[in-house]
Amino acid sequence: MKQKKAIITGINGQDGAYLAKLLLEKKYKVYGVIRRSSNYKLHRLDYLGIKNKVNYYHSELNEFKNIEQFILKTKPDVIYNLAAQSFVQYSFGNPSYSFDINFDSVLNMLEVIVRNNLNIKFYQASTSEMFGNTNVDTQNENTMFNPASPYAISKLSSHYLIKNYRSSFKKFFCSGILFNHESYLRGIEFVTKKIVHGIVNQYYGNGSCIKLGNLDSFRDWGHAEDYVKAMYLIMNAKKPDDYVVATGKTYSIRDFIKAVCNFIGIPIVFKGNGINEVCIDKRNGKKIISVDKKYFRINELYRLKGDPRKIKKNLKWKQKYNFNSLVEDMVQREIDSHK
Ligand code: NAP
Ligand code: F7E
Repeated sequence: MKQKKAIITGINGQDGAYLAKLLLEKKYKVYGVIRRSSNYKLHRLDYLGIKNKVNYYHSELNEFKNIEQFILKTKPDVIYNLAAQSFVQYSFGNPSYSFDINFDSVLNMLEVIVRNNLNIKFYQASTSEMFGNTNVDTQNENTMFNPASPYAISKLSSHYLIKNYRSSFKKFFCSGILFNHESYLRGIEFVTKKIVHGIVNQYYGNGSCIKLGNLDSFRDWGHAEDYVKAMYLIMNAKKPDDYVVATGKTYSIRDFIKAVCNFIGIPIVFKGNGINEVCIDKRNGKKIISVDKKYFRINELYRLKGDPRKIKKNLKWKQKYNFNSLVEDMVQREIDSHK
């Protein structure tokens, strides 16, 4: 049988690295788009032992002519579009750039496929951020969107584009509406990695007090390894469609801190309120975490909890990790990296 070819944009990000590993295991020939400036940022692929098994193509995602030529030359069976300006906080200060990458680049790739009448399946990395603050307890494929950041609006625009092009041009275009998913390979700017990295550093005696923003927001956190399997199932379904991928459980940032300290064996207590809240190591009174206004969002998304029943029922998606085993995996790998 002819070997299948996959293009992954954002291959050196958290999901890109895990997905590349999965597709290589499925015997795909994997092509990854990376920016030239990211040549030195292949540590995630290196960590997974696949750095030299991928074919790299250098381009910014918004170098439209480059991307067009790359698609036409490679003629992949599938494109997984994971590249994005993915940091919500940054999008408030850089909305235009966020739209360039998260919307214009998607439009460009879809146009290349449609105008050249190519038979390429396309996966778009949609996000639970599109729901924003809602009145419903649990968000599913039918929940109304109410985006709360330029990031979420740019992603929602692409989400609608996928739906529109799918029905207009009868193409296999689909989106995974993924809730937060984490791992040891998560970028340091995101809250889970910041907490795990900071607390493990302090435990080994070379870290200072971690400054965080809102400890009261809730997220539905899964493991990236489970979520790239969902992407693969979505792209191999009988019909193209959009799916929520989530755990169905939600925890606060404070819960996450407690779980990390519990796993390491640090007894902690939270004291004070709001901006004056601190988390203290009970054994020595040392401040582990304090709150800093700088890390509060201009417009916070307070709570997310997804309903994964559709993907579980239709595509038989299963999770290996729950909240506790996700935390344990992140902490253990961080500790191992110290050793
Ligand atoms: P990530 O670690 O931030 O990776 C983003 C990737 O996009 C990186 O490889 C980055 O490359 C690349 N990129 C950014 N700007 C680019 C540009 N101008 N040209 C080419 N490449 C560019 O994100 P992730 O957590 O793996 O998430 C993957 C996708 O899923 C993203 O689209 C994200 O928005 C979406 N998503 C993530 C989550 C989550 O919880 N992780 C949930 C829902 C949706 P550099 O290293 O060069 O910056
Ligand atoms: O924030 C709060 C913050 O930046 C989570 C991206 O992958 O998932 C991610 O977006 C929560 C927020 O992720 C700090 O206010 C408190 O309520 O880890 P985060 P995110 O914004 O949920 C979605 C699904 C995506 O699509 C995105 O691409 O944590 N928080 N203190 C903090 N957050 C950060 N980053 N840093 C803090 O110090």
